[in-house]
Amino acid sequence: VQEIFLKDYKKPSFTIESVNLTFELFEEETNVTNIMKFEKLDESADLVLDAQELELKEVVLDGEVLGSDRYTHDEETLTISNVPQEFTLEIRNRIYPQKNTELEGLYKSGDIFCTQCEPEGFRRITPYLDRPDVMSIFTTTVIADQKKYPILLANGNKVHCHESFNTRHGVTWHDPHPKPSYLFALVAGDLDFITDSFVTASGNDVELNIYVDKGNSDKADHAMKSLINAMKWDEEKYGREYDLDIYNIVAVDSFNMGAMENKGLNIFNSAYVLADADTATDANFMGIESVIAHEYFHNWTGNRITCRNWFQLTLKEGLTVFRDQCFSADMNSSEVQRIQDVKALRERQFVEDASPTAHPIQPKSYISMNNFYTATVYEKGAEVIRMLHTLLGEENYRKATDLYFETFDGQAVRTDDFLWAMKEYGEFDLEHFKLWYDQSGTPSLEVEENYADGKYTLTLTQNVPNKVDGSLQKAMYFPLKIALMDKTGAVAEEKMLIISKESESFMFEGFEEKPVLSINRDFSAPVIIKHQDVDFAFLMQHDTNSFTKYEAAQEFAISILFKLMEDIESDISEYLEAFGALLELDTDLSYKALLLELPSISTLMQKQDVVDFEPLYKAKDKLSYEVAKKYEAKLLKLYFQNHEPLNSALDSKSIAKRALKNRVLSLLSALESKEIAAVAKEQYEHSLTMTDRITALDVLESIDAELSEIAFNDFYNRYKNNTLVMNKYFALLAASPREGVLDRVMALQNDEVYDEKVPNLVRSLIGVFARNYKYFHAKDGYGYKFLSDKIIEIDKINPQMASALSGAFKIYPKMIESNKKLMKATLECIVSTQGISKNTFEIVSKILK
Ligand code: DPP
Ligand code: ZN
Repeated sequence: VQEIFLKDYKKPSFTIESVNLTFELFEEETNVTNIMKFEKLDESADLVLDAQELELKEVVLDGEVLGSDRYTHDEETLTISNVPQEFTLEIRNRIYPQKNTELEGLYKSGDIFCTQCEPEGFRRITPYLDRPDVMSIFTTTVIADQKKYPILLANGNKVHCHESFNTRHGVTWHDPHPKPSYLFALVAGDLDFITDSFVTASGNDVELNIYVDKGNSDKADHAMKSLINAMKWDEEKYGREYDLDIYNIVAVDSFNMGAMENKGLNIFNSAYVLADADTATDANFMGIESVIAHEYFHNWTGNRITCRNWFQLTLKEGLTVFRDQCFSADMNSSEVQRIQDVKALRERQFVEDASPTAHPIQPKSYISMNNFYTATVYEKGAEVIRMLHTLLGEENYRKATDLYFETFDGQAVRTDDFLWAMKEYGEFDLEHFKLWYDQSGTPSLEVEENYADGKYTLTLTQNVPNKVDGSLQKAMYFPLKIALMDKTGAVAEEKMLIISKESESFMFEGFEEKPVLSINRDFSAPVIIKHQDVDFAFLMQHDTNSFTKYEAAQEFAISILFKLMEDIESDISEYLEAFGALLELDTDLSYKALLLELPSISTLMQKQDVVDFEPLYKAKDKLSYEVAKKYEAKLLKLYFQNHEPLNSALDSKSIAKRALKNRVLSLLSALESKEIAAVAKEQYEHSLTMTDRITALDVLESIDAELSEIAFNDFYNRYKNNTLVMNKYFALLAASPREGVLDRVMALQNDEVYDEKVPNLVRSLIGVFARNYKYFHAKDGYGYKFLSDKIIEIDKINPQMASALSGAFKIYPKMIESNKKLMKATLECIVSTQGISKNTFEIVSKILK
């Protein structure tokens, strides 16, 4: 296997002025004709095109058919030597989309032909310079059976419908914007669609279409509304307008990722398009809003300005995630959005950053680029952009992004170019800040407070963990928002500190008594705060920052849980009091739902030096039970105050009520009582929303096997024809806290609805099981054995899916010895498997190192 290094980057030796593609789609094979106009930039260079799994038919250079002695064609490339300065190359090749189970390049999802080219799928379609710094103008003609594939789409604007011939028809699309091959897309199918329009700020009328499987067009309205909101928002917040006459979105069921921002033709995992109250949860609706916006925002941050090479991925992804987070915050509750973003960051990215696959947001090398679409590149990348936003302030940040767009439009650039624009309008130490792009691991910040004679001194000591290879890393540069409060909760001092040294002290004067510190407000930097002897109860009551108030509630619970791990009979009355005060809090209900959440097992696991799940579950069960027991009556009252089974509206108030009511029901489930089971049963049977039914099922599954089975059967019969809902069915059962879950997961693989070729279903059943720590990490090792067998099996079908599943083993070096031994044996079994993909090999071998 070959490792690719950032330091080896070389400019391309050729440019491609234009590409003219013709696809003839058939039931067995697809014929591709690819006519490219080249210009040579480097006198001595051979033309080396990327080509994978292509059946080459003919190569024609400036009208001359080349004999096979004029080129070499191996597993990865097509090489032609002695090419002129300028020339036209026409290549005919054949591919087999129906046999493509990797879901990269051109493939079939159900009855739909579709493509996924990022990062390196285009080379599986036709020979090309398949790298993001080669940008060209694409014209695409798609020809297929008219009856089976009445809808034929590609990038850009539709320029020609060809007269049909026999049973076949054809359409030509032209994209006037130069783009790299990873943004190429093609779709052919028999699809329903909904249509709308958007008038841009400068008065261009844009046609908007969302294409879905037949019968699903009534489920695309929310996606359309989200798209229109995103278009408006990008004009207002970033001054960015859409630049084609048409914007198409297509939903497909088999997709390795969430969605793809192909120019003018986004292709989406149907999970991020289709929704109605009966089949989608409130979280699904929000997910759709954010992914639709994310892909739309890529039109400027990704497409108009793209990446010079794949090491720059965070240039477009970190920035675009930051943009979609801000959009969602503006559309919904900004305080809830921020907490949820941080939660997601800590559950996925912090875990990655503490694991053997830790890497900087700008990695220095890769074996398979597919493995670097990570929480680090995306979510930590977004935090880095957010810090720049904080350092510059809203106004200067806008000036800096304007400059970025003006300067680099139409180019393939580097993260350095973005940072240059930021620095033009920002007063910060750019060279030092850049460490965020080069170093891995989550910095932690130790807090020490001193108070004497009216002076308060805050000493902060930064610790950046060593790199994966053991080498030392330097202290980082970041903004840290703090406040100092008096005993009534009034803010005496609010500041943004700049942290840049390994250790530094900040002094504040004029206090009559020791102030209370609120630190890392809004989670202004993606770091871990280590602070002893904090009065969490006070902060839970009085902190004026919604994030740090939430944080205090979490940290208090965490400290109590660790006490319980030492002694299960520890006194927890102080925490229970503070929790009781939260129940009385008069605040936004969706925010309140977050405040009442107990820390996740993953959160606790991250605080253990050596991970052992058993005591974590034991402590959490105990705390959950004590909370539910003490506040049963109050919780029930809160439940019934907010339970509106017939309300399926999606306004923020209705969503907030459901969030709070369902949080309360989940808390009450710790009682495992007949009464709560009855409440959940009633909710399952009579609520109109999927949000309510899912929570009810989850609660029943955790407290009453019999009622659970009845409800799950009902659910199955009701939704077995809806794959998206069946994902939820599999996921709930795979996450079950009940004994015997592995056997049930194994049996569910034989369910007629389950299909190992559909990534969503694999993620829901196998992927969710691998996050069911209690059973995945079972001491008999059967969880590990099951997952590794699946990885080896799925690797043959879809390596990207297999390497994603391998991520569950990332925790390996931190596990207690007995589990570690079991894990090691299964991991070694995976890497030594004959023909294992480079995707899976890269992840598993890094974990084993
Ligand atoms: N570029 C896609 C996205 O993040 C993923 N391949 O939207
Ligand atoms: Zn993206």
